[in-house]
Amino acid sequence: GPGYPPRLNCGTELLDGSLHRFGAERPAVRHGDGTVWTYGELRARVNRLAHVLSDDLAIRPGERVLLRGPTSPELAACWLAVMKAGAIAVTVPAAQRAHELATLCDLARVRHALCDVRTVDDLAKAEIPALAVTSYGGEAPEDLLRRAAGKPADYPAVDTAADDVALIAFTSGTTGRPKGCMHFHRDVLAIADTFSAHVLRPEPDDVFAGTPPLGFTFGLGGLVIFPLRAGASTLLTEAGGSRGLLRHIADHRVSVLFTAPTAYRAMLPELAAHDVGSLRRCVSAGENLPAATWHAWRAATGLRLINGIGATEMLHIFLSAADEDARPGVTGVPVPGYEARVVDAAGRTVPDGEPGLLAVRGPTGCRYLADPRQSDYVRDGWNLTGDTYVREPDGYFRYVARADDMIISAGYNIAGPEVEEALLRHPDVTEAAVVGRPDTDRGQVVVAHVVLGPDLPRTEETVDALREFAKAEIAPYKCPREIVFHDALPRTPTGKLQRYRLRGPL
Ligand code: 3SK
Repeated sequence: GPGYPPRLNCGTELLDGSLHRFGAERPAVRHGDGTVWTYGELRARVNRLAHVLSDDLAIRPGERVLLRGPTSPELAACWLAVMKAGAIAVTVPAAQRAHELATLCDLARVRHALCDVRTVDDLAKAEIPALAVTSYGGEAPEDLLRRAAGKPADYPAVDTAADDVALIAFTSGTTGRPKGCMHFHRDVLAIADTFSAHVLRPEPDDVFAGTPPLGFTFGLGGLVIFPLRAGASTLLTEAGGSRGLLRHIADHRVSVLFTAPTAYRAMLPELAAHDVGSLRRCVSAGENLPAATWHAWRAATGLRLINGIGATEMLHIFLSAADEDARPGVTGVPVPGYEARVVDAAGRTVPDGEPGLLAVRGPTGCRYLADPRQSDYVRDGWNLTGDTYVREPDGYFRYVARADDMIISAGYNIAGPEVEEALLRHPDVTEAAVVGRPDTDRGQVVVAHVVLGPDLPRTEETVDALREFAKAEIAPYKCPREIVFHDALPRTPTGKLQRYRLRGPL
């Protein structure tokens, strides 16, 4: 991976480093209302916050600080201040409720929380022992931002080691059992210097925006780390659905977009009514990107979606491809700096064209916080992400399924996402999730959970029509035995399908 000096503070590199390289007057952070903080202004704000953390709140290097709030410039500034103060930022899935937060804070030995005033109530209600909660964005005199206003604009950042922990990111997971993933100061820079530098290749004039929350490393990387490392600017505001996102793209001339396949699909019918001509790079990750979505986006915008797979354990994206290298139906190739293989259960490489487990290694990797599942994830230095993949003879990696989303029916191995892709090719199917249901004769049978567009009624005739449609697209043994209609599918706050919730009793 990229070589870094042994002493390194990622907050200093992202702020002061870029300010010196690109200029203090360049725009850094854009608010939803059009206000812009330059690099100079952002640095002053972050330094003032870091003074409050070190001088007033007595947060010492290495202490863990929970960060919690909707996407905002202030949340990003708090994250940078925690980095500069040499403390460890703990981020949690947005949907975590009070009692779950108590468990995570206990596991990560969190003593301080910086929390948006809009979400502080349930944190206070959790009464987490020994947790000092400081809110920001409110009117109270003890509000973090008000206290910061009186502090000096210079701050001598804590001299951290490149491999001091900077971040503990809890995975939302798709099975509801969160794990804390530790990442170093150098890891924060490594994701910018690999995926962003080689695949996105951002310019200082780029404007980044997207939907993943900053509590998810997909969002922290895409909306804070990558733009700052490149001297570009980033829009930090909540999107408010696909129409809101499209309005932001038009109003702020967004050029680099981060979101999930579901959001690309949801934007399609609205595209014609918005000016998205500023878009240059559109990253899709967090879920399988069906080829149909890739083609539809290309037809509507002329742009090739940049598919990618990342993991909270790996910090960010490690397989991807952009521009002329981007292809429908595959994830991509290893991001420069990473290696990838498809292996069997014993860790042996399987031949190209055959499915197996994806194994990756590179400058970032999995370090679980006190969790015995570490030895399942990292074997012989390779990270096993839990995804089933095929390496095509041309070196592209094609997603098959999460390893636990394979359905075995009457001896056939069926990948749920392949059946979902077939159903999504029907113009009136807007979302699809395919799971196995236990069956005494066949082991499992294929069940499709589907969200219909407005033009199809939820009737037996529609079930028959969709089954006929699927039969024309994929081998009959893969076709759904049952089709269940829903208003919406269960997803994590970051857009990942929660198939396990569809496997339980309906
Ligand atoms: O693919 C993902 O789920 C992911 C996770 C963490 C960071 C980035 C990405 C794309």
